[in-house]
Amino acid sequence: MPDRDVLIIGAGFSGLYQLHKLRQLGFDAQIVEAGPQVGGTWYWNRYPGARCDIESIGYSYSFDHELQQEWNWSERYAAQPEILAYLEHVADRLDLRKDITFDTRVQSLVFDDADDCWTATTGNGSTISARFVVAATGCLSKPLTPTFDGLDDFTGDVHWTWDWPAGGADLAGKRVAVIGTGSSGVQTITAIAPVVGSMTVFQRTPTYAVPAQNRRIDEELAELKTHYDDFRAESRLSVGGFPCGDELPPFFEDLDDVRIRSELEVRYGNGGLCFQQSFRDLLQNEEANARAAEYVRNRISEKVDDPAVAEKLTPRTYPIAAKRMCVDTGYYEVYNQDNVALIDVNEQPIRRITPRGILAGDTEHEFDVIILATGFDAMTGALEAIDISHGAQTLRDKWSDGPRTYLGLMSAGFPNLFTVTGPQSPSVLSNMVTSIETHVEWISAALEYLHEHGLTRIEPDVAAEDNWVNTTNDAADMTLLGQAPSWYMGANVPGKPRAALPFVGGVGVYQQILDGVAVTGYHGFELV
Ligand code: NA7
Repeated sequence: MPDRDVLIIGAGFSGLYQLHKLRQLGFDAQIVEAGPQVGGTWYWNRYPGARCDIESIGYSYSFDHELQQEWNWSERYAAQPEILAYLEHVADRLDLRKDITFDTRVQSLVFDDADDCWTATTGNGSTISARFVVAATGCLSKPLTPTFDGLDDFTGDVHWTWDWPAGGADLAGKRVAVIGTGSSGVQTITAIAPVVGSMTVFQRTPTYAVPAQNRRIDEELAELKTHYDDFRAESRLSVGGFPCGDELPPFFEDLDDVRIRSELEVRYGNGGLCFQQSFRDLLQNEEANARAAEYVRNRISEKVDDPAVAEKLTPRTYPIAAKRMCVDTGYYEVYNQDNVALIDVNEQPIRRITPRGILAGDTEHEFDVIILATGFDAMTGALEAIDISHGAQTLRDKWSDGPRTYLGLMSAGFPNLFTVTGPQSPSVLSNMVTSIETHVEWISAALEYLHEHGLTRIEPDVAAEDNWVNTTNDAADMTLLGQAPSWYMGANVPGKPRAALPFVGGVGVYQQILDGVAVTGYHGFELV
């Protein structure tokens, strides 16, 4: 007999809810977590300014009515410490810690056909067997650590945003370099600008950032709590897992210039990622996309005093929202400070890190601190970091040309292994917590179904998986996603196959597909 019914890997938003849900259903489940405490992403990413880019009222669990009534988010966009405190509170409230093994990384998973059971081996050599495994390993949890020549020779401090020193880093008055201008870089740069002695930002691709319009939300939250469940229901049926209000019709339908401009102005003024839903076809229609992109470009040039710096900060080579947009609070204005410089590494490539700083082009820039905000091996990275095998087949080999899943939930040939927000599910194109709840609830219901029917094994049909892979790729091909060198397409990792990692059909559509699969007795799955 296996040690446990279910092994859950990871104690972030996904793993915590999965443990709770399975316990409620009477399963014997255990979490193994690499970090020393709960939180996942929100434990590791504690860099200055770290903040969620989805509004806190939606980036939170909906499954516990009392929890959502009791918990008070202070700001429209919660900062990392507040989200971590929330997850700690949830772990305490639901008494989850007693079934979590911390400081333990799962290194391999081997499936045994004789018992229909997985055996996990951890970094400390211990093993745990379980009939089912839920990989709640996160979509942006395997850091991308580019090997800059000479990094080890640098005599100052090196900090990665995803592993910021728990006690903080002293940056006051220091000469600081930041490499990377995605969300982590943008937030770090904005937060540390007031304290550093000087800062040089090394940018490879300029980002489209829209204002956060962050604020206290005490009254809004109190009002929302009078109808929170309606808001949650709307979130689940929405495109992005968060209601963005009525979007404009497709671009070519009845839209005059005045209407287009006023819609963009209103959305930009409201702040946040709902900007990218200004037109229903913003990610499909090049002309619609170009109008929104031009709008944001013009706002950048208004905010940055030096036209040459503004131009460097202006994205021109890829469609807006085809790469993850950033949500900022005064990011562009940082470049108006006399002590802040911007280097485009396409013009001045980073040739090596020296003991004193960074050699970019022909110039050595001296620094006390180098901050790396270089992103993640998104969606597949954390799964492929584990040696997952069934007989002679490994998941890594199977996915060598890109991930192959059925519904982003399972992969054929790897029975009883579920992925929460796995590749080819909406995941990173959505409010993650909405998508996490959808998956956790679907997986839990599937396990309950198996149990009730005396079944011990579930696995997708190859044909169903092939169909889903084609559907995912076709849906992405209908969008402009492929025109940006983004982590959505695996383009940020050298050697990673280019493939659309998320399902672009939207959260509401996806939810309906999952519901349909379940009510038809798990269509496309083989149950044994
Ligand atoms: P991102 O968005 O992947 O950003 C990473 C940044 O680092 C991005 O600007 C990269 O440039 C840059 N980068 C990566 N490698 C290099 C090298 N070798 N040289 C120079 N610059 C480099 O990750 P984040 O952590 O900021 O955000 C991840 C998500 O977390 C975010 O979207 C939110 O959902 C939360 P590139 O653009 O690839 O040219």
